[in-house]
Amino acid sequence: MAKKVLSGIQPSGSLTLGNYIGAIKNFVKLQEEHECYFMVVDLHAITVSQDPAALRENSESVAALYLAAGINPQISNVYMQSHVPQHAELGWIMTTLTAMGELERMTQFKDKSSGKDSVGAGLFVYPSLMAADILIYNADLVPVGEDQKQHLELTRDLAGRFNHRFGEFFTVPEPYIPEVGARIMSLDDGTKKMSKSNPNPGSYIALLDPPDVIRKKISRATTDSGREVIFDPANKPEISNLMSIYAECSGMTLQQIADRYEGQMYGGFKKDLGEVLVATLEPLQQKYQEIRSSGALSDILAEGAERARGVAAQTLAGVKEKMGFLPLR
Ligand code: ATP
Ligand code: LTN
Repeated sequence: MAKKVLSGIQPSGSLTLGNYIGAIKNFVKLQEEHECYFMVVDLHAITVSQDPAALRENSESVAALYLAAGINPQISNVYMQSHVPQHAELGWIMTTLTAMGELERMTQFKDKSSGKDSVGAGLFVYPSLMAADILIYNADLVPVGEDQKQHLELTRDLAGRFNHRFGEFFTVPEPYIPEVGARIMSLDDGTKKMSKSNPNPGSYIALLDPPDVIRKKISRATTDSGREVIFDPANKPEISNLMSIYAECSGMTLQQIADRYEGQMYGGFKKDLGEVLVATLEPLQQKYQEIRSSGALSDILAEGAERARGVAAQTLAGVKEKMGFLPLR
């Protein structure tokens, strides 16, 4: 039987090159041989405050970018998390199986809540909802970037806990993390992850940035002192990050890139990287525009959600039975 793959991206801003390299590229790769569920996780996005008009626009934009990047809705299920209400219901159940201490250890929660006067409880319990997202399809593989590893560990623990308490039921999922590009760093600080919610747009390449903006952002990206183009993440995090991006978008290996720029300074390398990115993103942007203007998206999302609901409802019924909920009639 084909293995099941599930992943999701939050409609919390404009998707970045980090989302593309760390996650979407693998979605496209995995869909050929697996049964895939790719959601736009809107229920996760509202764990921090979202403007309603922006949430609507970003939701459509993420779904269209999935398709523009090569996700084929004929073979993969593409849908909005909120169109499959069983996620929220199993999310609640998973919350009751999660210990406060487990959630307190989550680094994403610590990062997102630090320095804030008031933090919503949803941000705290969010990893339990993510576990429900994955377990409700009994997914085997979850393609994500490095930052989600800890959430995946919790999901595995919750699956094991449920199986132990109520009898063998859930598949324990495996993370699927790329070897190169699992953590693309910010362009203005090589120690921070590139993130779509960073207030400085110069810190990320958005997948929809126009070519000139892409070139400018790369030329302004901070680089380590020294001048050699060598891959050494510990001592040269910034140039190593740009080399990973180059490798992932050109298909070249890190060694081939180092050889090509041996003895040259950063300037030529950055100029070429800008062109590599423009060549990667221009076709994607063109397809994106076509998809947005075709009006086909709402049918694709409705069909994806319908198929997903069928699977999710079955799992949820099984969970309720195992836990002792009284059946309806
Ligand atoms: P936000 O800034 O709103 O928290 P984000 O940019 O971190 O968002 P998510 O929606 O949380 O993006 O992540 C979607 C997917 O992209 C996840 O699998 C995540 O691991 C991956 N991802 C996000 N940023 C990066 C990055 N810089 N490098 C590699 N993968 C990334
Ligand atoms: N937590 C993830 C988004 C996310 C997800 C998921 C990823 C929500 N549910 C299920 C994989 C599988 C994030 O912040 N990137």
